[in-house]
Order: sequence, then C-alpha cells, then structure tokens
Amino acid sequence: MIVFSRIGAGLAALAAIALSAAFIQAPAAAHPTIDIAVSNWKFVPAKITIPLGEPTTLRLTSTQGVHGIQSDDLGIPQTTIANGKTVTVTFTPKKAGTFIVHCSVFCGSGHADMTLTIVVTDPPAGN
Ligand SMILES: [Cu+2]
Repeated sequence: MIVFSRIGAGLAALAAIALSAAFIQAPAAAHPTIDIAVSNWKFVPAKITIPLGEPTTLRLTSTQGVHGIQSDDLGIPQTTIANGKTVTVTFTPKKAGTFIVHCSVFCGSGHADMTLTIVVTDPPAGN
C-alpha cells in the first residue's frame, strides 16, 4: 500500500508540473518574439532591431547543424541550438547600440563569420 500511495503522489507531482508549465507558456506571448532560422553558417534574419529595456524573446530553429548564441553585453546566456530543434531565449537589453553576436558553438568552416547583429534602440522621447 505504501508503494501505491507513493506512485500516486508522484503522479500528482507530475500533473502539477505539467499544469504550471502550461501556465508559464501563456504570458510568454505578451512580449515580442522574433523567429530566427539557423543553419550553416548563418542566422536569418542576420540583423534584428529591438527596443531598449523591453523583454525580447528569440525563437531560434536550427535546420542544419548545431549552433549557439551568447552575449554578456545583452544578457543572453549560452544557448545551444541543436539540429532540428527550436529553443527560446528571453532577455532584456540594458544598453543601446549595435551588438555583433557570434555563433557560440564551433560549427565548422563558416563558424568565424556566423554572426547575428542585434541593434538595440532607445525608444523615442515621449514613449
Ligand atoms: Cu558556430
């Protein structure tokens, strides 16, 4: 009987995790999400513009090869994008400017030139 009740508790915990995951996904749509296709050896689009101080979500899908992004300046943690997978990363830029983000996972001959340019714009006065 003890074993059965433990299994029951385990299932309840799993159900709770599944429910909270469903709730976490809903608000993610509230701020801008930018889709980026990743392949050998490019990010498409190669340049994006985002507002200063606003949470931004990048949804990166690799259609070829394993790649990554990471930026200390922008607060993007090391994020690996496996072949055929989609990963999302959310960050809030704290500095305006143009940031060249290199692919952060060695991916072959085009790796050194594989960059994503992120332009962070200060919102116009009055906004
Ligand atoms: Cu690379």
